[in-house]
Amino acid sequence: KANRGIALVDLDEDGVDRAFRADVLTGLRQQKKAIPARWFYDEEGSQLFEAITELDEYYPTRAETEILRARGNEFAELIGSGRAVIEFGSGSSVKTPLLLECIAPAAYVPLDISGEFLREAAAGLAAKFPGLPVHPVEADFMRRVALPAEVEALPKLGFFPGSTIGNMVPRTAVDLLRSMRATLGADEGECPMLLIGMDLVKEPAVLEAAYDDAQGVTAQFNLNVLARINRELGGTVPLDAFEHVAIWNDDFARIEMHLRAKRKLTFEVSGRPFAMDAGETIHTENSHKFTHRSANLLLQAGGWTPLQCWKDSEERFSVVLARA
Ligand code: AVI
Repeated sequence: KANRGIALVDLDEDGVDRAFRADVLTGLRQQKKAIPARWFYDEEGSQLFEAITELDEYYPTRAETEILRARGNEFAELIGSGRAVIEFGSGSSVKTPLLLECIAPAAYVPLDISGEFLREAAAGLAAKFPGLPVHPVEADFMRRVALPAEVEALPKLGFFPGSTIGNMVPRTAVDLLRSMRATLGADEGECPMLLIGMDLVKEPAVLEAAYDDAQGVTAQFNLNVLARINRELGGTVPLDAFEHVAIWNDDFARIEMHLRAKRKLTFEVSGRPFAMDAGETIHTENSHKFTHRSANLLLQAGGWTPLQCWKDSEERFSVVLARA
């Protein structure tokens, strides 16, 4: 099963349809057209994201995995044993065993908006770690989540790998960090900790290649949102008239993905007409990159005190441990 990058909003199928339509219609009416990145992750998009994580150019997954494999002893020393590990947006939980193996947790709580991902993750983890209590919670982690009573009294460690925090603009990222603090009970009981993956600023050429690979998988991932509009919202978007663009925005320290109209065109979505000029773009994703200092600043703005930061051998990616 494919891993997802970012959680959907907390809605049933009809609600998802309505929210998707509302986001697309609002986004396309703006002077600078934009569609929120969370709509990438339907079945097709989730599989494409999984394929991206295996591309030569897409270093973040390999770099983060290297850190998680190499630093087990240090995690054990700083985090200690006996914590309940709460994973935010657990998806298929591929990186989780690397952490659980070294810190001897008392319980594991995967949080995800998709019940299907959760059941698979829980079953997989339970098989790998017999005796570890696993309590999946189906929820939108962007808001405060009530944790199962079984883990209430345990000290907590939040786990948020993948640099998904980078897909949020700073004000949303800060809101999320504060919600995590509340979910982990920062103002009650033992001080929670957070282990979070944050991708690093580097050569623009390396970043642009990671988001515009030679095989065109990322282009397909980006274009899939238009295909999804046609599939689910009765759209008539001419996919072949758009091209994938990934550019480094130095002022905001982020890679931006856009879909650029190759010619002047018109289309409909849910019966509403839209027009675009040649060269005009739809902004589909931000992937913010951090420096050691900007990562610390963001964590502090979100109510977390950074304790330790690890980088992979090529210093492309960081994993930060913080306490509330
Ligand atoms: C899920 N997220 C951290 C990915 C990223 O790197 O920003 C999503 C992605 N977009 C294009 N490639 C990967």
